[in-house]
Amino acid sequence: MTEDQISPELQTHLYIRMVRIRKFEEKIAELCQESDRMPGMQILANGQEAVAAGVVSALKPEDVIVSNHRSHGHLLARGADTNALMAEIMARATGVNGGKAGTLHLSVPEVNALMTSTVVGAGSPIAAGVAFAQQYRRDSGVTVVMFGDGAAAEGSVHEAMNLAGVWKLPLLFVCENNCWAGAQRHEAHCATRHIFKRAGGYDMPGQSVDGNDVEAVYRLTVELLAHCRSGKGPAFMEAETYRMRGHGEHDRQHYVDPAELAMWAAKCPLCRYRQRLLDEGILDEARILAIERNAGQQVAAAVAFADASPYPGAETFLTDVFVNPPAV
Ligand SMILES: Cc1ncc(C[n+]2csc(CCOP(=O)(O)OP(=O)(O)O)c2C)c(N)n1
Ligand SMILES: [Mg+2]
Repeated sequence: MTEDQISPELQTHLYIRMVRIRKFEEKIAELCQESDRMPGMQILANGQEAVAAGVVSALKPEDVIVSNHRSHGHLLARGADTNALMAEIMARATGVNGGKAGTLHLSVPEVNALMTSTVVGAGSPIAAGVAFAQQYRRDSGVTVVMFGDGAAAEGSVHEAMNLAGVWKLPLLFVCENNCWAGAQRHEAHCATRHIFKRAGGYDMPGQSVDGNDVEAVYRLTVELLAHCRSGKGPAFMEAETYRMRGHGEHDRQHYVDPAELAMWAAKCPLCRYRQRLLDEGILDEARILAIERNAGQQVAAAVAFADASPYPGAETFLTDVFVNPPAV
C-alpha cells in the first residue's frame, strides 16, 4: 500500500478521529452554558473536523505542528491525551500545561504539537523557524502550520511564506478558510476568493481542497508533504470549509445568514463521511453507534478527570513561565 492509498483501517481511523473531536467540542459547548464551568473564551471548530483529521493523520511522528486559537481538533488528531487536554482547557493542574495555558495557549510537545498562538498570523514565522531547525539539523520532519483565512491577510504570514520560499524550508502552510474572521465575512477582509493562488507569488505549489471531505484533505496533504520532504521547499493548502458556530461560544452569530448556515450544515463533514462509509460497506450502523458511544464515554471521562483535579497551586505560578525563574 502506498501512503496515499486509503485503506479501510485508515477510513475507520479518520472517522473515529472526527467523531472524537466533534464530541469533545460539543461537550465544551454544553459546559459553557453552565456558569463557572469553562474558564476563558472557548473557540470551537465545529464543521472543520475533516481538516484536522485529514491533515494531521497524514503526518509522521517526527513532523511538527504549529496551531492557532482554533486548535482542539488539531491536537486531538495528533494524539494529545483527551483527559489532560480537557483538564488544561478547564485550567486544572493535571492539564497538558499544568493548567496555566488554558484553551488559547495549548502546547503538547510530547506529540510534536509545539505550540498554539492566539496572535493571529503569529504561528507562521514561528513555524518557519521550526522548519529551519529541521533543515539545519537534516531531520526528516516537516513542519505544518495551521491558520485561518483572516490570518492569511497578516504580513507575518506573507513574510514567512517568502522566507520559506527563499530557504526552501520543509514547511506546509495549511489555511483553513472557514469563510469568517470573527464577524467579518471572507470578502470583507480578503482581496481574493482563492487564497491558495498566493502560493504562486512565492514559487511554491498551492492547491485548494474541499475541507469537508476528509479523504480529499488527507490525499492532498500526503502529496504536499512529499514535496516538502523531498527538499523542494514549502507548499500551501487552502481547505475550504465553514465555521458552524460563532467565533467563540460568547458569539450568537447574529450576523450569519441562516440559509448559508443551513447550506453548510448539509455539507457536514461527519455526516457525509458516515454515509460514505456506510455506502462502501466499511462500517455498519452498529459499528458507527459503538464509535459514537465510545467517543462520548471518553469525553465524559475526561470531564470527570478534570473535575476531580485541583487548580494549580500558587507555588507553581512562576514555574514553566521563565527560562530562568526569578527568586521568590
Ligand atoms: C494580531 C491579532 N489581531 C486580531 C486578533 C483578534 N482575533 C482573534 S481570532 C480573529 C479572527 C481570525 O480569523 P481567521 O484567521 O480566519 O481564523 P478563524 O477564527 O476563522 O479560525 C481575530 C481578528 C488577534 N488575536 N491577533
Ligand atoms: Mg476564518
